[in-house]
Amino acid sequence: MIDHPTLKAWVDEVVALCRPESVHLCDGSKAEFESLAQALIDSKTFVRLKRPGSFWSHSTPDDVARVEEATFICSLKEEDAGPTNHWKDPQEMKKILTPLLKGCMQGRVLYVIPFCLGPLHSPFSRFGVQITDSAYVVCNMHIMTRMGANVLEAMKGKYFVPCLHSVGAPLKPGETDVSWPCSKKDKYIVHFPEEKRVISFGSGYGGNALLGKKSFALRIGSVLGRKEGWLAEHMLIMGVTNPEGKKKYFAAAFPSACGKTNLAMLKSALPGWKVECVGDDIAWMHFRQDGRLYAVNPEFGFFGVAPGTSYASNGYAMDTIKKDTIFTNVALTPEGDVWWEGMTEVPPPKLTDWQGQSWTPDSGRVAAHPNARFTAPASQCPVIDPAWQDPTGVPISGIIFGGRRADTIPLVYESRDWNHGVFLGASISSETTAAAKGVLGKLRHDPFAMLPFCGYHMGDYFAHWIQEGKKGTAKTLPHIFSVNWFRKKDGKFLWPGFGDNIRVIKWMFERIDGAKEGVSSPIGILPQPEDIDLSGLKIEKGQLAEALKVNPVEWKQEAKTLEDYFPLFGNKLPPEIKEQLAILKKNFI
Ligand code: OXD
Ligand code: MN
Repeated sequence: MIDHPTLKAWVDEVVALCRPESVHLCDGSKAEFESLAQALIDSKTFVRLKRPGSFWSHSTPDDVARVEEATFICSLKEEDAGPTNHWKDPQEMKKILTPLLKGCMQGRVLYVIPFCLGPLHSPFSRFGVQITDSAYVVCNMHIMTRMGANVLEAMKGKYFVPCLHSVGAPLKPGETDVSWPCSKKDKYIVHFPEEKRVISFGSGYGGNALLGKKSFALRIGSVLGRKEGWLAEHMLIMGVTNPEGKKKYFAAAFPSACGKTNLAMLKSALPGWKVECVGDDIAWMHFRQDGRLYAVNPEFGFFGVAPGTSYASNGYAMDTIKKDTIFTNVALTPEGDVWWEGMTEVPPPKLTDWQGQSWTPDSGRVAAHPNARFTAPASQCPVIDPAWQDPTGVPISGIIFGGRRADTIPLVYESRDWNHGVFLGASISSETTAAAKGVLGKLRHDPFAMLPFCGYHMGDYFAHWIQEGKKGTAKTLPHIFSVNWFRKKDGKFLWPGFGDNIRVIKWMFERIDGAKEGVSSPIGILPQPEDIDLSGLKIEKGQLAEALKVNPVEWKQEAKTLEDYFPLFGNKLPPEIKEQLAILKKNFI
């Protein structure tokens, strides 16, 4: 019995449309997780691993990543979705979705998941309810969100965002299920910003299916943030403590699969410096009366990219996933453990690959899919920040924007002020990764790393950032930085990255404290090379200078590219962005 009239009415409506075999209201208990996991073992979706409480699963090759071409923002007016989103009239979209949803849960259980984004009882948290016909999704939501009976109780009389999900694979009577049900034909990830509603059909994977994440926390979240005066961002949140015990929090935006999880849990290469993790993917940020920006992590777990994660690159992530973790599309070892490219230097001699085929190092193909993931509770991170569940959030002193760029963008520089910082966010370009279906390694504009996640017109989004900045003063506003860990020379990375990134963070920390001068340049404030602490690092002479170099030929080209790009936003492009572009151009004449 659902003791929430609006929720009950919605569930009844979905039951009538999707015609599931039964309804299960999730209580979020351990017993519930275990019984669903057992059912998933029985249906061959899960294989129990030797890691306690952990499971291996693999999808079908046509369902391995976010599907941006099938993701829609169905605002009433097309111009409100803007030029960076796919749009369809909401009524037209419903005409497409309704026949697909009719009977789509036949033979399946309809699960009702009440969830809360952000700490329960925080004024900055929001409620959602996901309906899904996938037990795999329920198990992931158990880890990724605060969900279940206590959320339903706290939700009484309150508004929630309805998120409807179906894998789109009804079961005929007597038909046995496949291990990864999903629609072979249709995939739609649809957002109705005015109704604040999400409908996802056809995929069971990651951001397409765990609707608390990209769909609600970012796409609907950004719409709510604009309306209510806050920011929903594709950003990690981390606390940095210096050897004197002084602590500052940073938020950092990078496109998908560009190392946010690694940075959020960085193991410092500099003695005495410490990083603690508040979140690795999404930040909800609001200005308070004191003119400072505060951030909460709406999520409860990590949905991290597995390939490349190792004790060398991210030891804390490796410790986080030692137990109670779901692994999807990694390889399985004969001993019942997991492996992926980059986990160890030498691969095991024999594996089951992510498609369930036997694999050896000379198979000539990867063992784990490049977008293979782990789903793990944030509370298991050995460096989880003590304030990660603080209902008021943590105060942000620095904002970092980054992308994957082989050239042009220096290792680090700082914006001259807030509006210039907004311009740096708006100017991010990055090479595409396996997090989304499509071509890899192609340079594309990804403003604020929000290209696939902004629920409204990107020009209005820039303007919202500029407006929000007016709530602070030069003294209280976070400093804004740009970083590029991926610059190359002669095909080789110029900067070691990972734990050594603390050297760059240290400079930011000192800039915020007013302890370092910085050098004014045509693109912003650069470090004096001697201000980047290289102690204990073997780096070739001149390499740091190369990493920090502002090459006028490359920057003329960058300014030209931005000049060609920004008109995309038409009359919604804020004058402040045009002004910053004009300054950049002028500085390179
Ligand atoms: C993610 C993504 O899964 O950005 O976090 O794709
Ligand atoms: Mn992400």
